[in-house]
Amino acid sequence: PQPTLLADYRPYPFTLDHVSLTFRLAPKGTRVCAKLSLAPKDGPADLVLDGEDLRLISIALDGTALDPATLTLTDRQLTLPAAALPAGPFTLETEVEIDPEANTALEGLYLSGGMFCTQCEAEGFRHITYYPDRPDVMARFDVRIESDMPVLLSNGNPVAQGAGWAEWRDPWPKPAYLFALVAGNLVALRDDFITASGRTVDLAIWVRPGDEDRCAYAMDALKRSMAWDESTYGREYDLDVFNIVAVDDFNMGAMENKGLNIFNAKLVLASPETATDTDYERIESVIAHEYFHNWTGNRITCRDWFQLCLKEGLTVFRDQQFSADERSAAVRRIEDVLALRARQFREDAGPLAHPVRPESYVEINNFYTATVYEKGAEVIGMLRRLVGPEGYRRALDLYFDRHDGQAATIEDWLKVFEDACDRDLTQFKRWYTEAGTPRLHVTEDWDAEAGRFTLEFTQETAATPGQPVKGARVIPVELGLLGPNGDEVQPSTLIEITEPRQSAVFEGLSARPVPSILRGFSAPVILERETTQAARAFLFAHDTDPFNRWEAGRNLARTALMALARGAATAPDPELIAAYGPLLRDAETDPAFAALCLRLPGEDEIAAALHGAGHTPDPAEIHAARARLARAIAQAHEEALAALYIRMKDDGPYSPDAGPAGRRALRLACLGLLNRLDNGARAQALFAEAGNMTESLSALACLIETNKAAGALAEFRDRWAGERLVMDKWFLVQMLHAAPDRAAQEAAHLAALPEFDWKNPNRFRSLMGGLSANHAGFHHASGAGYRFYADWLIRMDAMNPQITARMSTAFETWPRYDAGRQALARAELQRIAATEGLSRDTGEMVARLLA
Ligand code: BAL
Ligand code: ZN
Repeated sequence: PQPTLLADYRPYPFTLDHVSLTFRLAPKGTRVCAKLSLAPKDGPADLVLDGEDLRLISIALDGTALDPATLTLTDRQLTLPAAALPAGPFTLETEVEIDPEANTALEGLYLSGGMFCTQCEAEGFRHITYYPDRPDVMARFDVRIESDMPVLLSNGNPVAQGAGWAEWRDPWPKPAYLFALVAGNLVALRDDFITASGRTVDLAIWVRPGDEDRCAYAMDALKRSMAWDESTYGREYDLDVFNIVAVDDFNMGAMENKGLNIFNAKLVLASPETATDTDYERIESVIAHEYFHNWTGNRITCRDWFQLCLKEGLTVFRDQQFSADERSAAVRRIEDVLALRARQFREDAGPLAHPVRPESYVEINNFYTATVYEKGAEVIGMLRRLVGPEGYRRALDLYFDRHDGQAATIEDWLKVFEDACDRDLTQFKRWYTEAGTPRLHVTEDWDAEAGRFTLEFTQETAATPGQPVKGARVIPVELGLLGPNGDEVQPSTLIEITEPRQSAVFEGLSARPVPSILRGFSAPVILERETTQAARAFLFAHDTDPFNRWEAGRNLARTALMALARGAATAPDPELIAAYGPLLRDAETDPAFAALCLRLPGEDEIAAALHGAGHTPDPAEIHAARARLARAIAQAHEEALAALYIRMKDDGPYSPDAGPAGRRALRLACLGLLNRLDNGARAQALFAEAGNMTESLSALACLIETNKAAGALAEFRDRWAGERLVMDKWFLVQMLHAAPDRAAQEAAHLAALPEFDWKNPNRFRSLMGGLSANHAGFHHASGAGYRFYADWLIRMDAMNPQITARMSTAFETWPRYDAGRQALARAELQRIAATEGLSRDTGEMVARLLA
């Protein structure tokens, strides 16, 4: 297939003011009648409408049936020649039949557990009716739904309803990707919200009967999000109702359809018994994310899909700010950076690297990536740092004023900052147009006589696919200097690096300082410092910036693990082991922070670091090194860990709030280490007494790691047999913690169980995502992990291309391993590529992975 290019963008030659849709719902033969009010913009043009998997029943222009010979119909488009169209405004009416029951790709209108629902972003609406399915065509929608389902929902405000029908009107013009419809046997948790200007908004979260007592946290998060967007961004909600629906079969996490957000059930439903602390945290942030899209995405949308980061980067940035305000900002920042490095740095370093604003795609669904989302958010974080909080607010106010109701571009976005903050962002724009993670190298020079300390920065960004040469970036570096006793001799200051090589000089110092560089992770770069383990240990003990304190410990551990894994050290670094002493003594001051510091770098992170340093990572050695270091830490600090494990026990009722969740995180981090010594004894006891899913699941993981899980796994399976979201965890935990030598075998065993409902995206992701995250298991030298994974990708592709293409990213690191593994991975990718009838989605991904 031909790629779509940013350079080829042309405005749509028609305006489309209004759309009227009528749905007669039936599982196999749903009828969709559409009436589009169109007008040519600048003279005659062919009318091209997108449409796929539609059976055209009738078509009429200004009320008169069209002769089929007038139009050209392909399997992707319907075209009416300019000569057949009036010179002024006209209406086009179509009736089509679609088959929701056969829609296993879950794009467009489909059935999930007996209910009708939709997913239209990015290009799902063309599976519903013939339409200009592109984000820069914004229209007002009226929708009538006819169905015997008891609950019938669409976007906007309800107009009227009767037995077997309902009508909805959305007063705000929107692109088709924000269209939504739900019809099902649903019950609601209801509440309301009074906006800053005093309007009452009716809120409802719709779920399957029986799930209504698991929506309270999502509702609470929604109300807090609405209040936060008013107080922080001055953005008020703009409809009379806000509906959220939870569905079981969903390709994404959630979707921001105007006034009718549709959510993967796992991001709505939570009770202490069934959801973990991490689930609660994620529900809060995704509810906020989708709600915030109402302004950043819906009121101001994207001109074309190349501008996806305009709404996604900004909305991720906003949800991260919200979570930081609602919980511990430092802990959230560390968690966000962990996720960024695990997903986005990995993407940027491999064959799938692409700019935050890509310039070409075959299938846009393949660009809902960590680069567009998470790096897109980091870029906005840098902008805010560069112009300051007040400048940022001025720029955002201008953005909302200037572009409300428009489909905008990254150029529009940068221009509001230039205008509001009087700043030239030409060089900064490279963050949007160039792929790759810059490496920022720093060397130190101390002139004792002059009391002068100099930092010399050099930056470099490696070539990425299609971009051999990179320019220097604007890199905001927040830094401070610590004196020998740990006092801050230079408080945090912002240095703007703009050159390939640049120095920062600090005068008047009485002793050589220890620099704390890139505080708060002020730019998404790889910081390379020539420094000692002793300097890292010093920062780990004394840095006043919590992010860099954590970072120092992480660097200490990563360096030690790299040395162990490649045989450059014969024993774990004693400096590192000792550094955990003060951390544990002080752990109760901020348990969530201490828990993060106790978490060792993951195996994939160590592999990436080894590769970045010019070594070939050996997954088995990395796995062994990590186990060895964890055991050494546990042995050295057994008493302190055991004491904390007891002290962090919470006897009160469960609360998902940051405080109690942080204490649990610390307790369970201690358990993970102690488990290396007590052979599963504490985990066994905890599994028996656990009163919440967070503890149950951690205990189960520990038991799997000590090979003591048979009874607990059976008990868990029996207890939660009817709970889909909990059974997803049962699959996932077994794959994540399976012994590497047995991982592929274990995966095959689990895939053969009756509970492995592989057509459900969550279940499929649990097993396959668990396997690919089991680094040493997936990359096993036998190739069994690759083989199993490829078998299932091929099988899933015929069912759900979008999920298959996303999951294929498990292979994105294959070039980093040894020749044997490379050959095995390449052979599996070639086997997928050669599959007859492979989807456009997966075809594009595999071609890029092999390029
Ligand atoms: N727009 C797709 C889902 C999300 O990012 O909110
Ligand atoms: Zn989003």
